Amino acid sequence: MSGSGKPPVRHVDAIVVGAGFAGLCLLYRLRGLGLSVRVFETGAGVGGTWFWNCYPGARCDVESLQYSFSFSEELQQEWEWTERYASQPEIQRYLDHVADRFDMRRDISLETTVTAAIYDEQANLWRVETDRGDVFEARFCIMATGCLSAARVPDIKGLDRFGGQWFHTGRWPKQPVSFRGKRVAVIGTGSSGIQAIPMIAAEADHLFVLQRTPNFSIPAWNAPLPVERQNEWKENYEEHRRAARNSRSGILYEYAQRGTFEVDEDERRREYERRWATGGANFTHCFNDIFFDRSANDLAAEFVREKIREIVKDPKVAEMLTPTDHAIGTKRICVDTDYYKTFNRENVTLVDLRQAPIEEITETGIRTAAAHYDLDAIVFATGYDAVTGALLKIDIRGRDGLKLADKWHGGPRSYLGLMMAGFPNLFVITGPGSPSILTNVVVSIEQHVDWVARCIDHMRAGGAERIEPTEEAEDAWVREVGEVASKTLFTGTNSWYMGANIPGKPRVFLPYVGGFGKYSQICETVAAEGYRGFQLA
Ligand code: N01
Repeated sequence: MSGSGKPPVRHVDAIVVGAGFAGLCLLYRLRGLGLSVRVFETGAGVGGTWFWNCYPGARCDVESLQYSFSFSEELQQEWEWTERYASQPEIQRYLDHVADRFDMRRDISLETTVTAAIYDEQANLWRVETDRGDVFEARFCIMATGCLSAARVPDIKGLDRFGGQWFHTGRWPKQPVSFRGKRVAVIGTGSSGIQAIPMIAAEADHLFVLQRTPNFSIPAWNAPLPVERQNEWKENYEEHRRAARNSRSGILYEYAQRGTFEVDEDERRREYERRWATGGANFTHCFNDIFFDRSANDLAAEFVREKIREIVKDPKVAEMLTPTDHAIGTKRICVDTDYYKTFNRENVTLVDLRQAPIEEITETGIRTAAAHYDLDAIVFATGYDAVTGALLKIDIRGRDGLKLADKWHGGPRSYLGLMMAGFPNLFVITGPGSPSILTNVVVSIEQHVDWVARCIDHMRAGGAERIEPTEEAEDAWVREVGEVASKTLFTGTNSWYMGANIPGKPRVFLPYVGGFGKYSQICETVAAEGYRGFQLA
């Protein structure tokens, strides 16, 4: 404490909020520029979203060889992935290894939540405050807060009086949780629920799956990673990474070059079957029109519906699990291990909340409009205030005291998803208006971090101390993001991509859907043209 009783203000060159994939990558790159950096992280460990999502069955739906950093050749050569899709514990070990290998921990303050980031125009500094009372000042402030980090527990009457245990998948406790001998409810059937449900069903005495909207899910066919495949990648990482960076989603799927109706019915069927048998989100790239043409989409969707009916023995349950309200892929496609099969178990009951919504949580369970379910535990797999939620939890104020929450009142506005007019020197990694959650997020993170690092380097070389997008450039980008989305089927679906899962959240398609490769080209051109659309001073 200083004499005035106020905490001393500490200075660094750059403040980074969040120590997940993005925060760690930033720390590495900014240190490489010779900057002093302080990273703040709410969790008790590094890993961000992956630190918190340690629920049973948590696993990445992008293949492990692709879901990793490319910034260090040594790192990508020495790390051994063990499965086709990495589990949460393996990703956590990887990120811990990264933090240790590059001696990152000394610059990271764990269990420290940033509460405010306020721009001081005269000093041209960001003042950042934390819940521990720290105050730091820095020229650059970079939000690496994650797109799926603000976990959302729905406001259901009575939760506070529930006598059993309850959990959110995105805030899972670190101490072991046992469901043995228990009656458990899972609320939510998105990616998290679909992964957790088979695992909990295998352990619990009885599992009630409380479903509001069924989702499409494709089998992962997860398996140990063959040594030869890993070796092939290690020998050709440079080439694979380059191809991923030029692709539509930063993931090396087999992107079809032909449309659904360019082939006959038999061939179409063979292609769906082949993709189903290969597994994963690659299925949604079976033909190049499924995100644009509803009749093409319907055929792919119908194929998955048939699979559900084939796998699930009770036709009534199968029907309840069959999605009919949205085009396949316009909600994030789920990737599962034995999800549909789980509903053939005798200890699993599917509860249709559309027919009988939850009315309240009681001391002993959940009451719907139709029945009371006695429970020992409730698992909320109810998702996130995605993309903007984590940012808006922080009191961010730019020039003239402009609050980010006010600026984004009608929906997020940014230039390239990287910066906002009125907020000089504040960068966002995978912010709204960038491809972010539609991509392999590690590839997106590395692209943003690289852009930000080069931008800061450029500023230093040219003696500039401030960068900020113009209102015009921001307006044009917001329009572009909306226009590109409006040409797809995405905007016709009530999804978290649209903010539709959060009461009162503006309905805006949050990410840029024009493709990762195209987007990164735009970012490159903007930089090459002297940071077109930005003011540098
Ligand atoms: O969340 P979600 P998630 N009463 O929002 C239901 C990534 N991820 O955590 O659709 C009853 O998708 C809600 O129902 P409805 C991935 O990008 C990746 O599962 O609103 N139900 C829905 O079923 C993913 O898309 C991985 O009607 C309520 C569910 O809860 C994103 O994270 C793994 C309700 C929420 O689904 C989010 O996935 C996990 C209420 N009041 C997550 N409120 C992998 O890499 C919500 N629901 C594999």
